[in-house]
Amino acid sequence: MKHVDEKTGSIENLEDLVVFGGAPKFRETLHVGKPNIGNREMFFDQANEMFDNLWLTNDGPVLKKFELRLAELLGVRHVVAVCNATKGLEIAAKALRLQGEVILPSFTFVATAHALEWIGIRPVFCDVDPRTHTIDPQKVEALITPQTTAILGVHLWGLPCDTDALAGIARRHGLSVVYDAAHAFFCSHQGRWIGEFGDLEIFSFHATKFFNTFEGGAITTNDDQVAEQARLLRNFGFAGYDKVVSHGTNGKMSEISAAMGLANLPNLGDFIETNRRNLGHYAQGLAGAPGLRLLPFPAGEKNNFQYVVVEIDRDAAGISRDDILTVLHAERVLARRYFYPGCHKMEPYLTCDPDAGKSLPVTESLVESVLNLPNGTAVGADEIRRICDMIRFCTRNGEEITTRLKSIGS
Ligand code: T4K
Repeated sequence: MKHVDEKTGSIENLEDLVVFGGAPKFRETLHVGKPNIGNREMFFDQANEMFDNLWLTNDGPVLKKFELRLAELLGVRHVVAVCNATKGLEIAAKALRLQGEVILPSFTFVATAHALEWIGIRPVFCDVDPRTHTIDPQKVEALITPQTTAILGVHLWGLPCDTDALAGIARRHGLSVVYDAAHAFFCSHQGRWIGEFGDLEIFSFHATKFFNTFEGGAITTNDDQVAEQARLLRNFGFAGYDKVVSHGTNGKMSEISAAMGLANLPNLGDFIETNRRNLGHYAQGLAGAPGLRLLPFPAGEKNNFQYVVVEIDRDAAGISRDDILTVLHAERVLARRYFYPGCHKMEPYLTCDPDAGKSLPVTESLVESVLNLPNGTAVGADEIRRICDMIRFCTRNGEEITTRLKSIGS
C-alpha cells in the first residue's frame, strides 16, 4: 500500500485513493453528526443536583429549569421538553387533534412521516422548493382533500419554510400548521426565533444535532391550551395522581437529559461559531469547482449552520454524488446522503403509492444530488481543506474514477 503524506493528505494519482489501493488519509473517521459536548463541570454539577434531589424524571426540577431557560432564550411562552422529536411530533399531532391526512414534504428524515403514520394519520407527500429544500407552498393546495387537517412543514437544514404562504393556505382551508424544527434550533426567520411559528414547532436535541440532550426534543408554542394538552399527553394523560383525562403516552425528558441541555446551553455560541467557520472553509475549498453548489443560508438571519449541504450536478461535475460518496467513505469521511431516497420511496409509503415520485420531481432530483459533509467541533480547517481537495480531485478525474469504480463493482 502506498504511503500518503499524513500532513498534506495530498492525492496526486488515482492510486492514491483508498478505493484504488491507496492509504487512508485520516486516522479517525470523520462524521456528519459527531456530538458537541459542552461544559462538563456544569453537567456533573447538574447531575449531582439530580442525585441529591432523588428525582430522576417526571417533570423534575432540572427539567423545569431547562424548559424555563429555553423559553427565555427563544422568546416563546411554552416549552414542553420531550424524550425525542419523533415522540414530540406524535404528541404535537395529538395535541392539535389532527387526523385523516397531513401534507408534508417527502424530502425529510423518515421520522417526520413515521410519527404521523404511527398514530393513524396518512402522510401526503408534497414537493419542495429547489432553492430552500422546504415544502413548496405552490404545490400544497392541490393536495388538500376533505380529509386534510394540517400542513407539516420542515425547516430543513435550519432553512425556514415560507411561513407566510403556508399560514395563508391554512387560513383559507381551516387547517393547522405544524413545523418540524428538528434542524432549526437557534435559527431565526423574519427576525424572530424559530419556535413560535405555526400552531407549534418541534425541535430535536438528538446526540447528532449541534445542541444535544443525548436524546431529546421540545415542543414550543404560544398557545396556552395546546401547551397544556402537550404536557398532559407527554405524561400518559395524567391530570392528577389518579386522574387520566386523555389518551396520553410516555414522552417525558429525563433529568439527566435536561442536565446535558443546561450544560450545553452556555456553549451554544461557540458551537455555532465553529459551524459557521467550518462552512466558510468549505465555501473556500469548493469555490469554483464545477457542478457543486453549497447551499446558502439567508443573509441577515441567525442560523446554527450545522448542516453543510452540497448539491452535485452530475453532468457539470463529471461525476455522480454516489461515486464521490464511495470515494469519501473509503477515505474515512462519512459524508451522508440525507435524505435519500425520500420518504415516498421507503416503506410503508412506497407500497401504498409506488408512483408518488411522479409528482415530486424536485425531491427526486435532490435525493440524487445532495451530500452532507462533516461539521461541528470534531472537524477543523485542515480536515476540511483535505476533504475539499478530495472532492475537487474527484471532479477533475470524474470520468476515470467512474469507469474504474464500475469495473471493480463499487
Ligand atoms: N425530523 C427531522 C427533520 C429529523 O432530521 C429528525 C432526526 C427527526 C425529525 C427526529 O428527531 P429525533 O426523534 O431523533 O429526536 C440521525 C439521527 O438519529 C436523527 O436524530 C436525525 N434526525 C438524522 C438526520 O440523523 P442517522 O440514522 O443518520 O444516525 P446515525 O446513527 O447514522 O448517526 C449519524 C452520524 O453521527 C454517524 O456518522 C455516527 C455519528 N454519531 C452518532 C451518534 C449517535 C456519533 O459520532 N456519535 C453519536 O453519539 O440519524
